[in-house]
Amino acid sequence: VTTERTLILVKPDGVARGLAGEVLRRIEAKGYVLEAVELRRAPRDLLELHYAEHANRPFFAPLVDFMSSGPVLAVVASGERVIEGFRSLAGTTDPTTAAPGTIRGDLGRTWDAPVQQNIVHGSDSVESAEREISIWFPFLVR
Ligand code: YYY
Ligand code: MG
Repeated sequence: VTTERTLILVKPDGVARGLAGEVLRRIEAKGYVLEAVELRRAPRDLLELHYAEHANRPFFAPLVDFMSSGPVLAVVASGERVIEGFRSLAGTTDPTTAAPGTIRGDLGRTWDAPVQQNIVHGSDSVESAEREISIWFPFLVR
């Protein structure tokens, strides 16, 4: 059994809509373990590092603007295959087509907000998870 860690964010839209608890509930209900949880407003330089892989994409600046527009709930969760497991709980990027039963599919919408407002972020690989954990929770680096 390989226990992994992943970095999850409840984005500003999710926090503003009162969905932080619902996301934590789904993480815990699945059986993952909360290792760190912090509500914070992220500075732009941190968000630019977090989304560095998208630095050259046209949606990068609006994404960083949005992510710095209000508090986010930053979470480290652990468990067997938690990285792909949380991506599965989150659903695909576009909430309109994300499967029912997923966080984005059940709770997300695109008629009154752009796709960047899709409630949650989850790391997509072991490498990105450890990189993102080091950005948000430096004291958890091992
Ligand atoms: O991992 P995931 O969040 O599902 O999507 P990414 O492709 O990593 O993009 C990060 C973030 O950027 C996404 O959650 C919404 C936003 N975004 C966007 O605003 N427009 C796009 N065409 C693609 C992504
Ligand atoms: Mg991604």
